[in-house]
Amino acid sequence: MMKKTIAIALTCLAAAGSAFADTNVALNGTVTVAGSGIGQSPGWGDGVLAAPSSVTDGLFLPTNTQWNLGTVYWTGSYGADSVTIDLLQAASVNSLYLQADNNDDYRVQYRDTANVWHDLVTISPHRSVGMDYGSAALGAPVLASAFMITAVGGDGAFSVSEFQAFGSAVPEPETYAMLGAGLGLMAFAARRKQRKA
Ligand SMILES: [Ca+2]
Ligand SMILES: [Ca+2]
Repeated sequence: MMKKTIAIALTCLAAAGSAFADTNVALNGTVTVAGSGIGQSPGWGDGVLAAPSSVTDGLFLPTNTQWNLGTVYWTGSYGADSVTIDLLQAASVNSLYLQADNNDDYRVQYRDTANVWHDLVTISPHRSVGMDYGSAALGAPVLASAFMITAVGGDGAFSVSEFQAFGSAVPEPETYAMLGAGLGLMAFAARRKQRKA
């Protein structure tokens, strides 16, 4: 009886715990682009504009890929164009990862669960040439339902090929029920053990 109770309790806790593990919660998020500069790259010949969904497909381009080949790219003034990523489910996010054109600065904002936008960080993937990486560890996790990327520095020619946000989806009520059941059974088992001793 005792062993069985503990086994059930552990199963409940493991099921609840897996819902809290850090993953890329932006994966397959819905991507929307806005602004008249999207797909424009004057002076660079014809670019190859990627589908917005390529920003959350979990795939990176080879480092140093030319900024307007197979990316979501745009030209224009800072803040005029945007790439918005709606998460499939609200999530608590600890860190961000961005593959973008190397010589620019990208501001990332997040939308909270009350639909209010907040400034978060600026990521500058200044390492080499073409597409490169930048990341940001957040001081405190944010509860987000969406992210928005805009250019705030650089040469007027911008692009993004991958955005990832690491954290955990906000647990569904069933997860809390599972956690509660697991902890309750553990407490019950502990009390029984104490009484027997
Ligand atoms: Ca650039
Ligand atoms: Ca991608």
